[in-house]
Amino acid sequence: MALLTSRNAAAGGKLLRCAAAAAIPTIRQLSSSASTITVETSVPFTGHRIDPPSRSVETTSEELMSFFRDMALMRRMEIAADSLYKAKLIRGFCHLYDGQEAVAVGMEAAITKKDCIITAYRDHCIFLGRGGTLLESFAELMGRKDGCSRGKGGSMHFYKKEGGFYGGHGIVGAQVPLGCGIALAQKYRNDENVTFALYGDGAANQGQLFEALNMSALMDLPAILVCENNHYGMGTAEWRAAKSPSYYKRGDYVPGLKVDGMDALAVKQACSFAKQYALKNGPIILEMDTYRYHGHSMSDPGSTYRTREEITGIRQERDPIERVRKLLLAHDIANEKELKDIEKEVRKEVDDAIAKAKESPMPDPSELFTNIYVKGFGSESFGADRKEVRATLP
Ligand SMILES: Cc1ncc(C[n+]2csc(CCOP(=O)(O)OP(=O)(O)O)c2C)c(N)n1
Ligand SMILES: [Mg+2]
Repeated sequence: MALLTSRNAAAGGKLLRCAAAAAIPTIRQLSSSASTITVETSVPFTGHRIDPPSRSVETTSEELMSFFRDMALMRRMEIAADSLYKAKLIRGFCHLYDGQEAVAVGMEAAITKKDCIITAYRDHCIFLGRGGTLLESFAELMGRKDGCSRGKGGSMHFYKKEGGFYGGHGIVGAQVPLGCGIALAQKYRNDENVTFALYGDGAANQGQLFEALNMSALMDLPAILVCENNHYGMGTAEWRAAKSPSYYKRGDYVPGLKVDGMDALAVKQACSFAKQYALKNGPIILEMDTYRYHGHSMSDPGSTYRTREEITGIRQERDPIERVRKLLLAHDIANEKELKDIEKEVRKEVDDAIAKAKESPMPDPSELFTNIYVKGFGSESFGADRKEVRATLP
């Protein structure tokens, strides 16, 4: 137990040391013109079998404002989902993303909706990034008809195919081979788009990930494996589950990059670099060093396997929204009041969406067998004796 405590403390210290290096004063404006601002990422990228991209990232005041707004909206949505869950309006599994927002917004800033994304169950904010609405999100969370999966998927199964978002998956790691399959389709069609398959540090130890990576590398598929390393798989710290927690190196023969996943601009730079690389050469791994503020899911208070100091330390030193707020203030793009006003607007948008979602009805019982089998395929359901057809599914 003593070992556990000291290793835990060591892990917490490491997270914060990285945080100290990432503290805002290290960001310096390299140059700025009316439209373009060049900002240095919090820490340099580290490459495995590849020369990393530059720390200098080009951005604009509009982009920084949109990062702030989008991340504030995501944060508010997750906090509201927490309250709705506690009020028993959301039931079943529910995994929140607050803390990790920079990964969702930075990735979107580098790609188009023709590029695809697939993720695990921590999917609400990825869905918003893909163009999903708050109403579709809250209605899905509450199992209502207006949800993005018509209220039949719930928290873990958000989808938006027209926005290139393929879910929303509950089996740890299973989305990675599916993502590589989407990349195979993209390569087959020659459409010059890529697929981002997101998975956690816990999922990084799954065998199917390595099988899919091997095949993707053999076929030079445009697959970008994004390990969102929030340092815990449920209540298990990364060092207890992984002999090598350098997830960006775990592809061995596949190149990798380690990225500060709390810095939206670093995420944007890495994703844009990875897209170009993958289209030319095949798969690449991005390890996003990030953190979740909530527990693993709503049934985990999140404070038994990590210290309060670790959580507050990261909030104070590495928070992705605070990083962008400081940039906006430092570059005189907005003042404190304007940013507070945006946060108020966002809160109202979330409240309005919840009110609308509550008015949405539950799905009709006839929906029970839809979206399971191919429509009109004549699937029949038999009794246990296999003699009598009990139902023909729609
Ligand atoms: C194959 C499989 N094994 C176990 C589980 C139970 N489980 C759900 S989430 C999880 C931890 C995954 O952690 P990580 O990949 O780090 O993702 P995070 O939740 O941190 O985003 C586990 C073990 C599961 N859903 N599927
Ligand atoms: Mg994890």
